[in-house]
Amino acid sequence: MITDVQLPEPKTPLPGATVNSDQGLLMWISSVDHKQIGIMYMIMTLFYLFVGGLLALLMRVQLMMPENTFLAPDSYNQLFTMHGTTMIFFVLTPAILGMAVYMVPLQIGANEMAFPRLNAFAFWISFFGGLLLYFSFLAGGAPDAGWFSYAPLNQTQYSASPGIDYYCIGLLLSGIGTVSTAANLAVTIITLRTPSMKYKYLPVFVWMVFINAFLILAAFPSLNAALAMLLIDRQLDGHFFNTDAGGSALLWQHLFWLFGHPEVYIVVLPPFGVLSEVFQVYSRKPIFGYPFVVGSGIAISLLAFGVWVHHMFATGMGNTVNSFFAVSSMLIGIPTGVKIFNWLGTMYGGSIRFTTGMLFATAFLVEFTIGGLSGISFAIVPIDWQLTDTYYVVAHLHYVFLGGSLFGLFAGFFYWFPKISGRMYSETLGKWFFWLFMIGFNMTFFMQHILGIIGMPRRVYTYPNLAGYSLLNLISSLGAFLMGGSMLIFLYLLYDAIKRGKRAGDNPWDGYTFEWLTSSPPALKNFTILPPVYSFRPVHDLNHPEIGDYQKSDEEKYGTKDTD
Ligand code: HEM
Ligand SMILES: [Cu+2]
Repeated sequence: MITDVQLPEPKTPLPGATVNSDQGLLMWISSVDHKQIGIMYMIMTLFYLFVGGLLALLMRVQLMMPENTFLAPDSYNQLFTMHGTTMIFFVLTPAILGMAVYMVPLQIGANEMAFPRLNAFAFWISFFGGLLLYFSFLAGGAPDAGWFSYAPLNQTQYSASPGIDYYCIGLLLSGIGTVSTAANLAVTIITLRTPSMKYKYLPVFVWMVFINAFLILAAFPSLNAALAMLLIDRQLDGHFFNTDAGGSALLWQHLFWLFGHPEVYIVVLPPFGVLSEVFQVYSRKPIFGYPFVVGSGIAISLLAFGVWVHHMFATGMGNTVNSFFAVSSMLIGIPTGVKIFNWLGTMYGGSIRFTTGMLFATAFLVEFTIGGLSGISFAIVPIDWQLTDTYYVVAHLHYVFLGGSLFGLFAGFFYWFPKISGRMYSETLGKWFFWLFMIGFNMTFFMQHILGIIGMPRRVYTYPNLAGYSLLNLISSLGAFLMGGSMLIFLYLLYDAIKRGKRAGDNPWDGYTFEWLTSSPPALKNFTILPPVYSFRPVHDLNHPEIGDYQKSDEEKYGTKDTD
């Protein structure tokens, strides 16, 4: 019998523990508390989501009608580059880090991250990286070669304004932050778990963050190296990517996508973890097939490094190379399918509560599957040749990034909002927000599949009045405004919940994991005492001893054996 565990006091008091809340801004700036840093990440993310969204709306105004002259071609280039770069590096990436930094210590029963000061450093360096990127607008022009900044467009001959230099430095800084936090999370999970929490009892969200930490540690160095090399090309007359001078433009693509493809999994694995938590609790059933959910996460992360050339089928690498990467890209659909199956299995037969979080999670299943299917169609090389650089790609990438990652993050946001703020939000407003956002999203991006198939290229600032182009683009732009409008409801929901929301109590959803054992919001010291862990649902075991999960064998708990 394992008994309750008393948690030790930190050896040296940390700044977060000595500065108190009436010091206002100073408390935030000097904080090394993982919860306050997590909240700062979330605020930063939300801010950039609005900025990036505004840039997208400007593009959609320009594209609303054929031969529109609202934006000049070079401004349009800057807008799509800044939009994509912002959404990937300053919305989705910090959002998953912020959620992890807030929740992981709570879920594993720890009071802090392993390296609290490194945690603060990583946040602030990413924050300033974002500011530098945006400073380019004042310093002579934003980057304009797309979020993946292909050579030779990224060379000074083609992009003389300093935009791309700011892109390099801004992303390098935030990349250093991302790698630091990944290391910090991995060490935290390895060393700070409450002693009775074995790996087989880790909450699924923690597992996904853990796997993700290694993915980040392996993928980001490739980007960081490429950015440093590009800076040398631009500032010191280097020739890494200058083919005329003996370098290789293709090398940039290899280095970028060796990071870039894993990156799409980096921003989706933690949302996979969120979904696993949300489906269990709102279906009132343990996750179906825990080892398969974890195992498929590991499989995805390994396969993620073997598919990058599917972004380069059009570069003429030859049949052998193309066939290898076509097959590996299709293979990755298998573990992803396993996960979808497990989530459906979790919902099956459960008593489901369709809260706003659950709606976002369920919509994720549909949207992400659509994005996955268009993804598989790109793995077929001749289809890719036909559709690459058309709006079909824009549709695909928004279904996985927005319909997938962002929907998953919203699911987690609504699920954890009562814990983080101590208040309940209005489900009515939440549902208005969900439905308008979801409809707007599909209006905007579903149309773009068709636009791509009928031949509209991406990254063009305008288009001729051809059959189909005008109507589909108009619908797409109207959908974008619907999404933008729904974000205002989201803002009002936040205001309303914080001002008038009911007190949440410790565990409003009857949640399963340790974050639901502390007060809402948690005190500076998360826990003083913790019960022993017998399953991946410790709080559920505590609150529902009659179900007696902890007395069952592992096989029964994990659903690998039929117990009926
Ligand atoms: C989390 C949410 C989002 C993410 C991660 C995201 C990501 C991206 C990326 C990576 C690109 C490619 C940029 C490039 O071609 O270099 C892009 C392009 C674009 N996005 Fe988004 N986006 C998001 C939300 C939105 C929203 C809400 C809208 C519309 C309201 C939108 C409209 C566009 C448009 C019009 C383009 C330009 C397509 C082109 O000219 O190639 N995006 N987005
Ligand atoms: Cu890829």
